[in-house]
Amino acid sequence: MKGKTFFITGASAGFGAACASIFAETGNRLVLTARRSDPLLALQRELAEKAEVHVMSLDVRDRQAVARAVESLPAPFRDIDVLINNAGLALGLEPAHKVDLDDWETMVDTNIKGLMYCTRLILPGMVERNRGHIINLGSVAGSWPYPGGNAYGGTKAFVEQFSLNLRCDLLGTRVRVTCIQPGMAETEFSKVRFKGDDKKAAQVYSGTEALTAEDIAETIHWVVNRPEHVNINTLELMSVDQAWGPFAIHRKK
Ligand code: NDP
Ligand code: 8X3
Repeated sequence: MKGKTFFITGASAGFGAACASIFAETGNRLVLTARRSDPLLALQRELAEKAEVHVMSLDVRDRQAVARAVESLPAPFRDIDVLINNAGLALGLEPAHKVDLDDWETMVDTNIKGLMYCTRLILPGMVERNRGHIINLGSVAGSWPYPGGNAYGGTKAFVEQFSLNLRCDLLGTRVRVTCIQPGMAETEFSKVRFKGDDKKAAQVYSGTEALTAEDIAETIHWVVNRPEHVNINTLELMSVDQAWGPFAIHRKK
């Protein structure tokens, strides 16, 4: 894929940063967004020789800010070909009756509402140009329940169904939509989930070969490089060190 414009949310770390690197091919233009601007500026410097990179500090939960960001894109970056709706997070692993309600709200605001804002503001241009691709980051947590997955899994189930419903609305256009559903991948994800507790985060991946951010970026690279008439609807991937467990049964003592 060459000569395309990418808009990537959550590009300051993990999957988003790896996507920026893999799509920094000759002739591509990248709009990299996240709340933290220092890592974005570092990426911009790193990729400067290969790609035109525009960075913007953006909190996807802020609807007006998302609108301003899209409206204020410099001319060469305005016609977005690929939107990677990647910004997202899990907070906590407590059972539902002990959860901090603010954490649930943050996950809904980021993983659902932020993704909707970016989609709604960027999609009309794609439809007008009759080309484009939206990549939404779902998760295995959207299909498979696990203890403590509560609202996080709920937000990712939304991402899957929203992605499929978008394709229904887009039938008759050449705009593609894909929901990528990774399992355990070693990024800043667990550090964020455990609110900066590095030890707890490291335990998640200890003794396993988890997916990497590069694995996800390569998968997305493959998805967007399919022939233009091919739409990958959903794509779920896991490390070989991860699988499903049996149903949990509570037994009376
Ligand atoms: P990271 O924590 O490494 O990166 C998350 C990115 O999202 C960061 O760049 C962060 O940037 C950005 N972000 C978080 N909140 C906001 C916000 N309000 N506004 C803008 N940007 C935000 O996690 P991953 O790369 O692992 O995760 C990327 C996506 O993939 C998420 O949607 C996650 O749910 C999903 N996923 C992750 C899996 C995993 O095991 N790692 C597996 C399945 C799905 P900043 O803090 O600078 O704003
Ligand atoms: C992240 C994967 O299994 O930690 O979406 O929920 S998991």
